[in-house]
Amino acid sequence: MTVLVTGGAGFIGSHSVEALLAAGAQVVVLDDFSTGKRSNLPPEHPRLTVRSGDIRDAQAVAAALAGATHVLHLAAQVSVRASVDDPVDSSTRNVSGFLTVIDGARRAAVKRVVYASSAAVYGVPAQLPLDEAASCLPLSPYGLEKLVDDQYAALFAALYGQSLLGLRYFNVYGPRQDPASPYAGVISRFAAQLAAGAPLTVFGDGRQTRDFVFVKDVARANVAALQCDHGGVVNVGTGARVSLLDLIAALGRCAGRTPQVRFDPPAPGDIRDSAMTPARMREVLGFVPGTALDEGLRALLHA
Ligand code: UD2
Repeated sequence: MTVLVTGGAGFIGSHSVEALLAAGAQVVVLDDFSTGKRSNLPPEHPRLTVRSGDIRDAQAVAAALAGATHVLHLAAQVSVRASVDDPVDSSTRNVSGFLTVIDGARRAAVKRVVYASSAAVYGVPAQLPLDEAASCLPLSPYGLEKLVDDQYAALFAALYGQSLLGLRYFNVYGPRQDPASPYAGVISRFAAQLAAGAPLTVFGDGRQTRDFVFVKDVARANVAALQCDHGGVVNVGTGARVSLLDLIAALGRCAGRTPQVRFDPPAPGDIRDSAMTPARMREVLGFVPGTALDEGLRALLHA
Protein backbone atom coordinates (compact mmCIF):
# COMPACT_ATOMS: atom_id res chain seq x y z
CA MET A 1 0.00 0.00 0.00
CA THR A 2 0.97 3.61 -0.58
CA VAL A 3 -0.20 5.67 2.38
CA LEU A 4 -0.55 9.44 2.54
CA VAL A 5 -0.02 10.39 6.20
CA THR A 6 -1.16 13.95 6.87
CA GLY A 7 0.48 15.37 9.97
CA GLY A 8 3.10 12.67 9.53
CA ALA A 9 5.85 14.77 11.15
CA GLY A 10 3.86 15.21 14.36
CA PHE A 11 3.62 13.20 17.56
CA ILE A 12 1.23 10.38 16.58
CA GLY A 13 2.06 10.87 12.89
CA SER A 14 5.78 10.20 13.12
CA HIS A 15 5.28 7.01 15.17
CA SER A 16 2.67 5.89 12.63
CA VAL A 17 5.07 6.54 9.74
CA GLU A 18 7.65 4.34 11.49
CA ALA A 19 5.08 1.56 11.94
CA LEU A 20 3.97 1.80 8.30
CA LEU A 21 7.55 1.69 6.99
CA ALA A 22 8.21 -1.32 9.22
CA ALA A 23 5.11 -2.98 7.71
CA GLY A 24 6.59 -2.47 4.21
CA ALA A 25 4.35 0.38 3.04
CA GLN A 26 5.29 3.23 0.74
CA VAL A 27 4.68 6.46 2.72
CA VAL A 28 4.05 10.06 1.68
CA VAL A 29 3.96 12.63 4.50
CA LEU A 30 2.07 15.89 4.11
CA ASP A 31 2.75 18.31 6.96
CA ASP A 32 2.73 22.10 7.31
CA PHE A 33 5.46 21.87 9.99
CA SER A 34 3.57 24.26 12.26
CA THR A 35 4.06 21.83 15.14
CA GLY A 36 5.50 18.76 13.37
CA LYS A 37 9.26 18.45 12.95
CA ARG A 38 11.32 17.00 10.10
CA SER A 39 13.63 15.56 12.78
CA ASN A 40 10.77 13.35 14.04
CA LEU A 41 11.11 11.34 10.80
CA PRO A 42 13.93 9.13 9.51
CA PRO A 43 16.50 11.37 7.76
CA GLU A 44 16.33 9.24 4.63
CA HIS A 45 14.32 6.19 3.67
CA PRO A 46 13.80 4.71 0.20
CA ARG A 47 10.03 4.34 0.80
CA LEU A 48 9.43 7.74 2.42
CA THR A 49 8.58 11.05 0.70
CA VAL A 50 8.07 14.21 2.75
CA ARG A 51 6.06 17.15 1.40
CA SER A 52 5.35 20.50 2.99
CA GLY A 53 1.77 21.73 2.55
CA ASP A 54 -1.48 22.72 4.19
CA ILE A 55 -4.48 20.34 4.39
CA ARG A 56 -6.79 23.29 3.60
CA ASP A 57 -5.10 23.66 0.20
CA ALA A 58 -6.96 21.30 -2.18
CA GLN A 59 -4.14 21.44 -4.75
CA ALA A 60 -1.47 20.53 -2.22
CA VAL A 61 -3.67 17.66 -1.01
CA ALA A 62 -4.34 16.44 -4.57
CA ALA A 63 -0.64 16.51 -5.40
CA ALA A 64 0.25 14.58 -2.24
CA LEU A 65 -2.48 12.01 -3.04
CA ALA A 66 -0.97 11.08 -6.43
CA GLY A 67 -0.48 7.30 -6.35
CA ALA A 68 -1.89 6.88 -2.82
CA THR A 69 -4.02 3.80 -2.10
CA HIS A 70 -4.70 4.72 1.55
CA VAL A 71 -4.87 7.88 3.67
CA LEU A 72 -4.08 8.25 7.37
CA HIS A 73 -5.36 11.72 8.22
CA LEU A 74 -3.78 12.99 11.45
CA ALA A 75 -3.07 16.65 10.63
CA ALA A 76 -5.16 18.84 12.91
CA GLN A 77 -5.26 21.65 15.38
CA VAL A 78 -4.84 19.30 18.35
CA SER A 79 -5.35 21.56 21.34
CA VAL A 80 -8.67 21.77 23.19
CA ARG A 81 -7.63 25.08 24.74
CA ALA A 82 -6.52 26.61 21.46
CA SER A 83 -9.93 25.70 20.02
CA VAL A 84 -11.57 27.61 22.87
CA ASP A 85 -9.29 30.62 22.29
CA ASP A 86 -9.78 30.69 18.51
CA PRO A 87 -12.69 28.49 17.39
CA VAL A 88 -12.73 29.88 13.85
CA ASP A 89 -9.10 29.05 13.12
CA SER A 90 -9.52 25.64 14.75
CA SER A 91 -12.52 24.80 12.58
CA THR A 92 -10.74 25.76 9.35
CA ARG A 93 -8.13 23.11 10.16
CA ASN A 94 -10.32 20.48 11.82
CA VAL A 95 -13.47 20.74 9.71
CA SER A 96 -12.53 22.40 6.36
CA GLY A 97 -9.11 20.73 6.37
CA PHE A 98 -10.70 17.37 7.18
CA LEU A 99 -13.25 17.81 4.40
CA THR A 100 -10.55 18.80 1.91
CA VAL A 101 -8.63 15.61 2.69
CA ILE A 102 -11.54 13.16 2.54
CA ASP A 103 -12.93 14.81 -0.58
CA GLY A 104 -9.47 14.72 -2.18
CA ALA A 105 -9.32 11.02 -1.29
CA ARG A 106 -12.71 10.48 -2.92
CA ARG A 107 -11.66 12.26 -6.12
CA ALA A 108 -8.42 10.27 -6.20
CA ALA A 109 -10.40 7.01 -5.72
CA VAL A 110 -8.33 6.11 -2.67
CA LYS A 111 -9.37 2.73 -1.22
CA ARG A 112 -9.44 3.61 2.45
CA VAL A 113 -9.26 6.61 4.80
CA VAL A 114 -8.48 6.35 8.53
CA TYR A 115 -8.57 9.55 10.53
CA ALA A 116 -8.03 10.87 14.06
CA SER A 117 -11.24 11.46 15.95
CA SER A 118 -11.12 11.94 19.72
CA ALA A 119 -12.58 10.97 23.08
CA ALA A 120 -13.37 14.70 23.30
CA VAL A 121 -16.54 14.04 21.24
CA TYR A 122 -18.20 12.48 24.30
CA GLY A 123 -17.92 15.46 26.67
CA VAL A 124 -18.87 14.56 30.24
CA PRO A 125 -19.40 10.78 30.07
CA ALA A 126 -23.05 9.82 30.53
CA GLN A 127 -21.83 6.42 31.74
CA LEU A 128 -18.49 4.72 32.21
CA PRO A 129 -16.79 3.00 30.54
CA LEU A 130 -17.63 4.72 27.26
CA ASP A 131 -18.56 2.63 24.27
CA GLU A 132 -18.98 4.05 20.77
CA ALA A 133 -22.78 4.28 21.13
CA ALA A 134 -22.50 6.67 24.10
CA SER A 135 -24.10 10.08 23.67
CA CYS A 136 -21.86 12.85 22.36
CA LEU A 137 -22.12 16.31 23.94
CA PRO A 138 -18.74 17.94 23.34
CA LEU A 139 -17.51 20.58 25.78
CA SER A 140 -15.16 22.38 23.39
CA PRO A 141 -15.00 23.52 19.76
CA TYR A 142 -12.32 20.84 19.33
CA GLY A 143 -14.69 18.08 20.47
CA LEU A 144 -17.47 19.40 18.27
CA GLU A 145 -15.14 19.59 15.25
CA LYS A 146 -14.16 15.94 15.69
CA LEU A 147 -17.83 14.96 16.05
CA VAL A 148 -18.66 16.84 12.83
CA ASP A 149 -15.79 14.93 11.18
CA ASP A 150 -17.34 11.64 12.31
CA GLN A 151 -20.65 12.74 10.81
CA TYR A 152 -19.03 13.82 7.53
CA ALA A 153 -17.29 10.44 7.37
CA ALA A 154 -20.59 8.60 7.87
CA LEU A 155 -22.22 10.79 5.20
CA PHE A 156 -19.40 10.24 2.69
CA ALA A 157 -19.62 6.49 3.28
CA ALA A 158 -23.37 6.56 2.57
CA LEU A 159 -23.26 9.06 -0.33
CA TYR A 160 -20.16 7.89 -2.16
CA GLY A 161 -19.53 4.40 -0.81
CA GLN A 162 -16.21 5.58 0.57
CA SER A 163 -14.37 3.41 3.13
CA LEU A 164 -13.63 5.54 6.20
CA LEU A 165 -12.87 4.78 9.84
CA GLY A 166 -12.51 7.30 12.69
CA LEU A 167 -10.37 6.46 15.71
CA ARG A 168 -11.44 8.11 18.95
CA TYR A 169 -8.14 8.30 20.78
CA PHE A 170 -8.15 8.57 24.56
CA ASN A 171 -5.11 10.07 26.37
CA VAL A 172 -2.13 9.34 24.14
CA TYR A 173 1.37 9.75 25.62
CA GLY A 174 4.96 8.97 24.71
CA PRO A 175 8.16 10.33 23.19
CA ARG A 176 7.90 13.44 20.93
CA GLN A 177 4.83 14.88 22.64
CA ASP A 178 5.82 18.50 23.17
CA PRO A 179 5.87 19.32 26.91
CA ALA A 180 6.59 23.02 26.35
CA SER A 181 3.17 23.95 25.06
CA PRO A 182 0.62 25.11 27.63
CA TYR A 183 -1.70 22.61 25.97
CA ALA A 184 0.59 19.63 26.54
CA GLY A 185 -0.78 16.42 27.99
CA VAL A 186 -0.30 15.71 31.66
CA ILE A 187 2.27 12.94 31.19
CA SER A 188 4.62 14.99 29.02
CA ARG A 189 4.32 17.89 31.49
CA PHE A 190 5.03 15.67 34.48
CA ALA A 191 8.00 14.06 32.70
CA ALA A 192 9.47 17.50 31.93
CA GLN A 193 8.89 18.71 35.51
CA LEU A 194 10.51 15.55 36.85
CA ALA A 195 13.55 16.01 34.59
CA ALA A 196 13.89 19.63 35.75
CA GLY A 197 13.68 18.58 39.42
CA ALA A 198 10.53 20.71 39.76
CA PRO A 199 7.38 19.64 41.62
CA LEU A 200 4.67 17.96 39.55
CA THR A 201 1.69 20.31 39.43
CA VAL A 202 -1.58 18.45 39.97
CA PHE A 203 -4.79 20.31 39.15
CA GLY A 204 -7.29 19.24 41.82
CA ASP A 205 -6.84 16.32 44.21
CA GLY A 206 -5.16 13.95 41.74
CA ARG A 207 -7.92 11.38 42.04
CA GLN A 208 -9.28 12.09 38.57
CA THR A 209 -8.78 9.16 36.19
CA ARG A 210 -7.81 8.79 32.55
CA ASP A 211 -7.08 6.02 30.06
CA PHE A 212 -3.44 6.58 29.08
CA VAL A 213 -2.42 4.80 25.88
CA PHE A 214 1.17 4.61 24.61
CA VAL A 215 1.80 6.26 21.25
CA LYS A 216 3.47 3.21 19.67
CA ASP A 217 0.34 1.19 20.47
CA VAL A 218 -1.73 3.93 18.82
CA ALA A 219 0.54 3.70 15.76
CA ARG A 220 -0.15 -0.06 15.62
CA ALA A 221 -3.88 0.61 15.90
CA ASN A 222 -3.58 3.03 12.97
CA VAL A 223 -1.87 0.41 10.80
CA ALA A 224 -4.48 -2.21 11.73
CA ALA A 225 -7.25 0.29 10.91
CA LEU A 226 -5.81 0.88 7.44
CA GLN A 227 -5.65 -2.87 6.84
CA CYS A 228 -9.27 -3.67 7.74
CA ASP A 229 -12.41 -2.45 5.99
CA HIS A 230 -14.80 -1.61 8.83
CA GLY A 231 -16.48 1.79 8.85
CA GLY A 232 -17.76 4.07 11.62
CA VAL A 233 -15.79 4.93 14.72
CA VAL A 234 -13.67 2.98 17.19
CA ASN A 235 -12.43 3.99 20.64
CA VAL A 236 -8.67 3.58 21.02
CA GLY A 237 -7.28 3.22 24.54
CA THR A 238 -6.29 0.47 26.95
CA GLY A 239 -9.55 0.00 28.86
CA ALA A 240 -7.68 0.76 32.12
CA ARG A 241 -8.43 3.66 34.47
CA VAL A 242 -5.44 5.35 36.08
CA SER A 243 -5.62 8.23 38.58
CA LEU A 244 -3.04 11.01 38.53
CA LEU A 245 -1.85 9.80 41.95
CA ASP A 246 -1.30 6.30 40.47
CA LEU A 247 0.47 7.93 37.54
CA ILE A 248 2.78 9.87 39.86
CA ALA A 249 3.59 6.68 41.78
CA ALA A 250 4.42 4.94 38.49
CA LEU A 251 6.64 7.85 37.39
CA GLY A 252 8.43 7.63 40.73
CA ARG A 253 9.07 3.89 40.25
CA CYS A 254 10.37 4.44 36.72
CA ALA A 255 12.58 7.40 37.66
CA GLY A 256 13.84 5.69 40.82
CA ARG A 257 12.89 8.61 43.09
CA THR A 258 9.77 10.03 44.69
CA PRO A 259 8.58 13.11 42.82
CA GLN A 260 7.61 16.25 44.70
CA VAL A 261 3.99 17.17 44.10
CA ARG A 262 2.20 20.52 44.24
CA PHE A 263 -1.59 20.63 44.32
CA ASP A 264 -3.15 23.54 42.40
CA PRO A 265 -6.86 24.37 42.02
CA PRO A 266 -8.77 22.10 39.61
CA ALA A 267 -8.66 23.12 35.94
CA PRO A 268 -11.94 24.73 34.82
CA GLY A 269 -14.08 22.38 32.75
CA ASP A 270 -11.99 19.36 33.70
CA ILE A 271 -13.68 15.97 33.38
CA ARG A 272 -13.43 13.86 36.54
CA ASP A 273 -13.19 10.40 35.03
CA SER A 274 -12.69 9.00 31.57
CA ALA A 275 -12.59 5.37 30.53
CA MET A 276 -13.35 3.37 27.40
CA THR A 277 -14.48 -0.13 26.63
CA PRO A 278 -12.08 -1.89 24.26
CA ALA A 279 -14.61 -4.37 22.82
CA ARG A 280 -15.09 -2.79 19.40
CA MET A 281 -11.38 -1.98 19.13
CA ARG A 282 -10.56 -5.67 19.63
CA GLU A 283 -13.28 -6.85 17.28
CA VAL A 284 -12.73 -4.37 14.44
CA LEU A 285 -8.98 -3.85 14.61
CA GLY A 286 -8.02 -7.20 16.16
CA PHE A 287 -5.83 -5.01 18.31
CA VAL A 288 -4.79 -5.06 21.96
CA PRO A 289 -2.35 -2.43 23.28
CA GLY A 290 0.80 -4.22 24.43
CA THR A 291 2.60 -1.54 26.45
CA ALA A 292 2.12 -1.47 30.23
CA LEU A 293 2.11 1.99 31.82
CA ASP A 294 5.52 1.54 33.51
CA GLU A 295 7.07 0.35 30.24
CA GLY A 296 5.68 3.33 28.31
CA LEU A 297 6.78 5.77 31.01
CA ARG A 298 10.31 4.30 30.99
CA ALA A 299 10.45 4.70 27.21
CA LEU A 300 9.38 8.33 27.60
CA LEU A 301 11.79 9.14 30.45
CA HIS A 302 14.73 7.59 28.59
CA ALA A 303 13.88 9.00 25.13
C1 UD2 B 1 -7.57 14.92 26.84
C2 UD2 B 1 -6.91 15.35 25.56
C3 UD2 B 1 -7.76 16.36 24.85
C4 UD2 B 1 -9.18 15.85 24.69
C5 UD2 B 1 -9.74 15.44 26.05
C6 UD2 B 1 -11.12 14.80 25.88
C7 UD2 B 1 -4.51 15.24 25.79
C8 UD2 B 1 -3.25 15.98 25.99
N1 UD2 B 1 -5.64 15.95 25.81
O1 UD2 B 1 -7.63 16.00 27.75
O2 UD2 B 1 -7.19 16.61 23.58
O3 UD2 B 1 -9.19 14.75 23.79
O4 UD2 B 1 -8.90 14.47 26.63
O5 UD2 B 1 -11.70 14.56 27.12
O6 UD2 B 1 -4.52 14.03 25.59
N2 UD2 B 1 -3.41 17.91 34.68
C9 UD2 B 1 -2.68 18.19 35.83
N3 UD2 B 1 -1.50 18.85 35.70
C10 UD2 B 1 -0.99 19.26 34.48
C11 UD2 B 1 -1.77 18.95 33.32
C12 UD2 B 1 -2.96 18.28 33.47
O7 UD2 B 1 -3.07 17.83 36.94
O8 UD2 B 1 0.08 19.84 34.45
C13 UD2 B 1 -4.66 17.17 34.85
C14 UD2 B 1 -5.83 17.76 34.08
O9 UD2 B 1 -6.50 18.74 34.84
C15 UD2 B 1 -6.68 16.51 33.87
C16 UD2 B 1 -5.64 15.39 33.70
O10 UD2 B 1 -4.45 15.89 34.27
O11 UD2 B 1 -7.46 16.24 34.99
C17 UD2 B 1 -5.38 15.04 32.25
O12 UD2 B 1 -5.11 16.24 31.55
P1 UD2 B 1 -4.66 16.26 30.01
O13 UD2 B 1 -4.59 17.68 29.61
O14 UD2 B 1 -3.44 15.43 29.82
O15 UD2 B 1 -5.80 15.48 29.25
P2 UD2 B 1 -7.40 15.67 29.25
O16 UD2 B 1 -7.95 14.33 29.61
O17 UD2 B 1 -7.84 16.83 30.04
